[in-house]
Amino acid sequence: MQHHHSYVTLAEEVQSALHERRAVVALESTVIAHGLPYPANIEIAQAMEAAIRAEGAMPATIGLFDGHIKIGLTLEEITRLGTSQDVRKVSRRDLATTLASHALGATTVAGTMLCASMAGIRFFATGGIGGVHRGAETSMDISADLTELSRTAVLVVCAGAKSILDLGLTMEYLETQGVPVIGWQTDELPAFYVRSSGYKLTQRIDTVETLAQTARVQWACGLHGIVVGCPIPEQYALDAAPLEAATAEALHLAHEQGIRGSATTPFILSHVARLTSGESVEANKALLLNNARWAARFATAYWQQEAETDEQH
Ligand code: PSU
Ligand code: MN
Repeated sequence: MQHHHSYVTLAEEVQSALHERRAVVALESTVIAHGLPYPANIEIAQAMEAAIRAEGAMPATIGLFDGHIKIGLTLEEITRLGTSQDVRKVSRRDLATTLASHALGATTVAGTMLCASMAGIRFFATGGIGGVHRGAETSMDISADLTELSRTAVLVVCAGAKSILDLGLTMEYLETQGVPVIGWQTDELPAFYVRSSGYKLTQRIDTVETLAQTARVQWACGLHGIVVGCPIPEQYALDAAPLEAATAEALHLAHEQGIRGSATTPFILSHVARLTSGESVEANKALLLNNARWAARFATAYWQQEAETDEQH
């Protein structure tokens, strides 16, 4: 029984690509609605789609409109998400309530994975995943992205996670949840604006063939999400010290103003952008494009290998 399919609306070209088993890359919309300032958000969303197409793959940005999960958005729909004031931030918790109330919704990493998997999309590019927040030992603020990875079979290409989170606790939580975290051409967990975090990973992969093969084994075994950490390209990486100072100040402000729950990540992101006078937005753009490109290459290699296996049978 796949009742949920009635809520999914696929763009025609996405539907054809899926039907023909061509590479499709899902893109989230929380980063558009709540993660980046206007108009950079719209420009970056378009540039990511273009980068995926340039690799010969199909982009599929996901959002919730009038009671439907739309997979593959028009520029008009992306612009609506990037300019409206009342866009819900949709994680697994929020999916049914947002659909039932016909509200406008932007999907987080967890929400996007969930919707992508309903449509049979296996690859997803984003900036950074959510994680265990600093101080989670008292706030219990742990992103639903981490549990989604343990239950949904989608590979998420990201630049690690922001240091606004507790990266050590995030790694512990992912281990508990059984989620593999792979370093793409790196030995360490990338830390978003900076290339390394000091947290050594158990697995590094250097070729798209090995990456695709690993994903195939993961899913053939009935296992679920995979995180692939791609470091930000060298020339766009920020200096760690001023970034840490900006992060500390943003966290302090959040505490002072009593910001909690799902409002925390957007609040901190916007203050870090302000405190680094937009430099963080440029870096964000560079790493998002890089991740989109690699996700397209991974998806292409994956479907190539699947086609070769089919031929042998
Ligand atoms: N990290 C970023 N930019 C973002 C997000 C995370 O650098 O825009 C968004 C993603 O959509 C992620 C969500 O899934 O924030 C996590 O929010 P929370 O911590 O409330 O789960
Ligand atoms: Mn949270």
